[in-house]
Amino acid sequence: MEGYGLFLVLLVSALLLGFLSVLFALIWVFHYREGLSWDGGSAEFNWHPVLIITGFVFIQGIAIIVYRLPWTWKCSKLLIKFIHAGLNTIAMILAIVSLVAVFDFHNAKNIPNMYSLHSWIGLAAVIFYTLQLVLGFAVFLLPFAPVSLRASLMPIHIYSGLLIFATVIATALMGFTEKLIFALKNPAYSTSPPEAIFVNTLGLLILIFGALILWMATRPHWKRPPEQNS
Ligand code: ASC
Repeated sequence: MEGYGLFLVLLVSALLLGFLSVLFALIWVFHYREGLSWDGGSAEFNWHPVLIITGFVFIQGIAIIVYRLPWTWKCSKLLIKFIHAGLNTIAMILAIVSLVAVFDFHNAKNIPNMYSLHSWIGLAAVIFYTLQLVLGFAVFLLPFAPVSLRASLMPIHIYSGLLIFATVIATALMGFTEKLIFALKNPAYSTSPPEAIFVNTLGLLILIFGALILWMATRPHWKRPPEQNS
């Protein structure tokens, strides 16, 4: 339980940043943009940032650190695995719906798909996230894989999970920049109107959220104690 107080401070900070990021996303689309609907217009596109920030950033971040919560150490490990897999499944569904919203909006408006770096890396992140989830389920949740296979795949599972999460944050930042350059014409992004400052701030919030999650997830002394594994 070394530095448990610091862990709690970081956890509460991350939760606040996560909730604030979702709130900022909602204020962005409702106050500065066209709101939310499913009509082939801009309000359909707006589901994309809202669902990505809620699912792919916030919920994925919490799913990553769920094993680190000290009050779960007395729960069965199987239960925590189900919570980890369940949160990641919710995040995957929200990410896929958010992609459908963008493709649907693009197709309705005859905007080309998959030409930007944001779209390449973002689609790769969703594909690898889905593979990671299916593989993790098959190896670590189902009772068939031998312990030797679990042990050899665990470092890869942890590394790819953290890499995908960091990639999602980077992709979100690219997406903010892209959207602000496209959407802010008069006044232009380059003149720093209030929406530009607001969304740049949202980018900072998400980056700090990601930094805290990665720190909490990579401190060896905050790991679930092995002797309490089920
Ligand atoms: C699991 C599990 C672990 C690891 C370990 C191999 O499925 O619960 O703690 O894999 O058995 O590293």
